[in-house]
Amino acid sequence: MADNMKMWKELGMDVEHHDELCSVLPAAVGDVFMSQENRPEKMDYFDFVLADVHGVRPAELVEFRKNGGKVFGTFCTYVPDEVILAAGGVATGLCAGSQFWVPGGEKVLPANVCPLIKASVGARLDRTCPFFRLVDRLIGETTCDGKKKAYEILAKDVPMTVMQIPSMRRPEDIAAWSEEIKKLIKIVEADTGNKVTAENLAENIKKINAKRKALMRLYDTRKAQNIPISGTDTLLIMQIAYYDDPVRFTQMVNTLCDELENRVKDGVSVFPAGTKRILLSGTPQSIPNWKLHNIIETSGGAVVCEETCTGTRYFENLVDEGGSTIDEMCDNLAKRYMDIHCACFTPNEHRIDDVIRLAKEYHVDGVIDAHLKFCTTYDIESYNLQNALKEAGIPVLSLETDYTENDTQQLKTRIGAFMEILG
Ligand code: BJ8
Repeated sequence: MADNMKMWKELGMDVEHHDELCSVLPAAVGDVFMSQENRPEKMDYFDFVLADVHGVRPAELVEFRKNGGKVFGTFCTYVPDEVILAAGGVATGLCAGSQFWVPGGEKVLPANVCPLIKASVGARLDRTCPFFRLVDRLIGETTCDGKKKAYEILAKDVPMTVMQIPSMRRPEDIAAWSEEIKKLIKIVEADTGNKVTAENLAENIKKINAKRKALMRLYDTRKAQNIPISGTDTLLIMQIAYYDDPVRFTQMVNTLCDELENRVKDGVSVFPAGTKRILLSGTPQSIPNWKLHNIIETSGGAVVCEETCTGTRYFENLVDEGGSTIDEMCDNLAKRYMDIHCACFTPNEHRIDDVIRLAKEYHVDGVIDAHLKFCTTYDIESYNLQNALKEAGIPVLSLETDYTENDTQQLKTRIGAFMEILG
């Protein structure tokens, strides 16, 4: 702790204000995670990372920077980590998931902006998150209007690059994204002083594919009738995926999967028989936002799959490893990343197809489609999604929420009632 304090001060953090977050987090972790029964033993690594979330990994990154390394902060699953790693950099996800950071964002943003954006801006400008302090450059993207405009504010405080993401998926759009990736290569090369070569890009494509495969393995275990791991624990793993060292993370997920696959074989479940299997779709849950998972899993439900960017959108589909030149590899990266079905795309029937496919693959009893307040794209897309689910005979509940606790009771009532209609 004393070392953390020294590091936080050196990072220019507002340590007094940050202490307020540190004082509430352990209780929240206890309530949400430690109260669960029969957790897999190999969650111990992820619990350890969480217990010192602003200490362990930031200390590694501080050390990396002392040795001349560059850290790039990202806000979206479309930004390809492979390119950053190939230049010898480190990528770290920065989306913030706590109400603690929202008032800081509201100092410079209108109140009617999505809490993820407000919290991310607040975490940087209020100097209350070490990850936001130690990045050398932010890499944004033009996925939604709120983010786009918030990046203009952040760009006054820290070097920023914004990638122009197309909003359609025609061949020319995929080619355009490939060009954006090539521009990103130039930027990370200039920052790190390292060249991205065909060899190191190929190596890092394989590295991140291995991470995706480990997560696919994890998710596959949740398709079993007996559910070997809670959705809440899986969500924590997905959140850590955004900032942990990718090789170590892959190894830890695979170790956990060994245990989970044995649990599946042995019929071990973390939920009693009859617990309703839920697919959660919609906007991502950034750390430490565990609100919906916690409510669902203490209301007679089990989240068995997340169709979110802290879920399947993060790891489904591998990058083709067949490219031999940088151009071919950028095209392969573009194809894979443009196959993420975020609501910022139009038309986006692929996402609706995905939700129905996942509902079947994970044998769910119902879908909860949830988006953050003021996220217009997911809010509007919910109409077509709900209709398609109803047509497919899959019960659906649509919710809108934020990071506050104000609606917790109301959510419990609505989710509880939904569990009851699932029979
Ligand atoms: S690929 S979901 S990570 S954009 S919730 S900030 S969309 S107003 S987070 Fe996202 Fe990339 Fe899409 Fe995934 Fe805007 Fe909506 Fe807020 Fe959002």
